[in-house]
This record gives sequence, C-alpha cells and structure tokens, in this order.
Amino acid sequence: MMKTFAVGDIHGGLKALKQLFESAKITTKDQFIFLGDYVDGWSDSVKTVSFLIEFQKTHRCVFLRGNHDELAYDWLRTKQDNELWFAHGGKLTQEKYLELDEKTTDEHLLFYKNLKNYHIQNNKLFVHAGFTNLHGPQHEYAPYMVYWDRTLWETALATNPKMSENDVRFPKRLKLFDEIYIGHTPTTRIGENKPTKAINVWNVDTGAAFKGQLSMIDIDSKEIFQSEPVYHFYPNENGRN
Ligand SMILES: [Mn+2]
Repeated sequence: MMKTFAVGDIHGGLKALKQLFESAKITTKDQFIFLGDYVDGWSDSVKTVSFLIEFQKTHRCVFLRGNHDELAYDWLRTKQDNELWFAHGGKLTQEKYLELDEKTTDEHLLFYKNLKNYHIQNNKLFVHAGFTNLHGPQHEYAPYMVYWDRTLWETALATNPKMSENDVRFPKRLKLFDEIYIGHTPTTRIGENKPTKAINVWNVDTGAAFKGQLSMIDIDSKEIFQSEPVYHFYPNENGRN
C-alpha cells in the first residue's frame, strides 16, 4: 500500500531522520513531501542535504523550499556573509560547507535551485510556511512569503473551530484547499509536541531545531511518526537554542 508522508523541518538532524524512517518502516513505494528547512540547527546540515540527494534516487520525493534553505543557497552562490542567516543558525552550516569538496557543493547548489515553493496534490497544499494572498500561493505578491509567513498558521489557530465555512467572517485562505500542510512555526510554541491541526492546516514542525522531535504524518491515515527529541542525538551541541 503506497503511503504519502509529509516530513517536518529537519534542521540538520540527520540522525533523527534516519531513526524516524527506520521506525516508520518506509518503503520505496511511499511518497515523501519534505516541508523544507533541511539545514541550520544541528551539525549534520550538509550531510542531511547529501542524504536527501541520494534518497530521491530510490524514493519518490517532493522537496519544498524553506527560508533556511534559501539563506544557505544565497551564501553558497554569492559567498556574501549574511547577518540574517547567522542570526538564524547559519554559522555552523557555513563552517561545514567551507570543508566540502567542489563536486558535492555543485550537487547541493542544484538541489537548492530545484526546491519547490509549494506543491499541490489532490487539492491539498504543501508549503513551508504559509501564504498571505487570499487567492492562494500562486498569486503571492512576494513569492518569498511562502517560506517566511506565519500569518496563515496564526489565522488558523485564531479561527473558532465551530465557525461555519459559509460564515462571511471565515478566513478565505482556509477555503482554497481541502488540507494545507506546513512547517516553519514549531508547534512547541503552543505547547504541542506532535503535528497539530488547526481548522484544515496541519503543522508538522515539532521544533526539531530546538528541544523537539522530528515528525512526519501519513496524510491519508493521519498516522503520526516521530523520532526521539533531536537534541538527544547531538549531546554536545546547542541546536538553535
Ligand atoms: Mn522555516
């Protein structure tokens, strides 16, 4: 039976990703939609991207673009130091890239270039952060918003679950798709350590860069799979804390 998994923000926690895949007993028939933010956090950022480049040769994958991935890509292309990236945990990623050989770096550049801003499948939207345009991510005025926005998740959290979709006050953005899968804003900020649903938005980022676990969800059965807290795998590091 083919499954489709939405995979949360990895943030360099490759050891947790491997544990997650082993415990979920994934197969080559399954599809994986990665919600972005592969890098910045734990020390395996570069190894995580190398792993994903190999993984897509044997598994059906969609890779979305996270804000951290774009920051890393910008630096790899331009070699311009960016305080914004460093403020978001980019320093350790940069150190690892400085040790990387040219051929592998080129493969990573191609990986980052080919990331998708969003993915729609069976009227389900997959996007790293959110979108602000009432007509959907296809119409976003500033395309980078899809990997920085937090207002979609805020809106979903603030909407009364009892409100009818036909109510004129119901947020239009939540009516465009049957379901929306996001990462970017850790559920741990609202005290949840599992993928969390608000109205029709599933947030799969359970704070792997901080003290949380790495999570993925079977989008059909809604079965949830989680690693141990990622920091357990990197005892001598601080992650994004
Ligand atoms: Mn993010």
